[in-house]
Amino acid sequence: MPSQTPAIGSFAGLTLERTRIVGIINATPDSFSDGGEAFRAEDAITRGRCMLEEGADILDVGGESTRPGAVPVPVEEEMARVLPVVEALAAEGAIVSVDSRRADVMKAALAVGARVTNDVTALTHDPDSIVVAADNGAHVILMHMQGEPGTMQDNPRYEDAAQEVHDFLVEQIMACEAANIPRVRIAVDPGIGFGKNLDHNLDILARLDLYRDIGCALMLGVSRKSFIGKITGEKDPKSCVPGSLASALAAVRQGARLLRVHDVAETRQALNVWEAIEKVRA
Ligand code: HH2
Repeated sequence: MPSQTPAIGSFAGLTLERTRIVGIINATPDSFSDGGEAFRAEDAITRGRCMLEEGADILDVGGESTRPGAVPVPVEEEMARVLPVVEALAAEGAIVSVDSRRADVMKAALAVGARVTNDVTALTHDPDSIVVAADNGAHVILMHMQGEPGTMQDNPRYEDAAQEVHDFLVEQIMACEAANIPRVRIAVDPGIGFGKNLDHNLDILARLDLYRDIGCALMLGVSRKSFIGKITGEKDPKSCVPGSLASALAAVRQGARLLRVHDVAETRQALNVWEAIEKVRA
């Protein structure tokens, strides 16, 4: 199996010769693994600074949980949660991404310094979001989700999960290109756990090579997700770091170049060791 991704130069100003770490900052009371820990802006900002020291390359700030069963948050509330955090961390020089599916939140976050929008609906939820991203020169992360967070895990269905997710992402890239967002500003993410059962998640994780032809940076978010507990029996998401690292490295081997993670220091260490070995193998 090939271990190198084809030349995908950079994303959000970062070269992708090495895999980049996207640190998750959930300014929420109810995120699935760390809800409440960074709900107050000052706690979220402290977490961001700490993640940068630990080796994060991008900070992904979200104000609305998208865990299975999550209820949408009013837009004003989402803005109040994310904007002070985005602004403070961007002012300190961090590359900040805003994790939102709403154009108004994206626009406001880009205005205070975010460079990237990360949308779990791949810019399909809000009809204005693609224009906002294009007009503001944003880099965009397009993630696949089947259904809505409230019901997405009820009975997800695919004939061929990895292929269908791939084809959806290609379609959304084409929609972005038609709206003047060039491919170099796009990263794609198959959306592990978003409207997918264990078999679907494993099918995607085993067939990431399929995504190499897309020609965009590949992002993966496996951190602490419930598929790890389904395989291992571990019930506490925070105890799923070893499983998160195992699946992240399996993804890196197949070309993933952006890892969205809660545990930055652990991921940095795993990647450093991985890269040292790969250098000798090359
Ligand atoms: N996962 C979550 C949220 N946003 N974005 C991308 N691109 N990829 C992902 O896998 C992804 C994502 C869910 O994780 P988290 O933000 O920790 O939880 P919650 O949605 O409960 O806040």
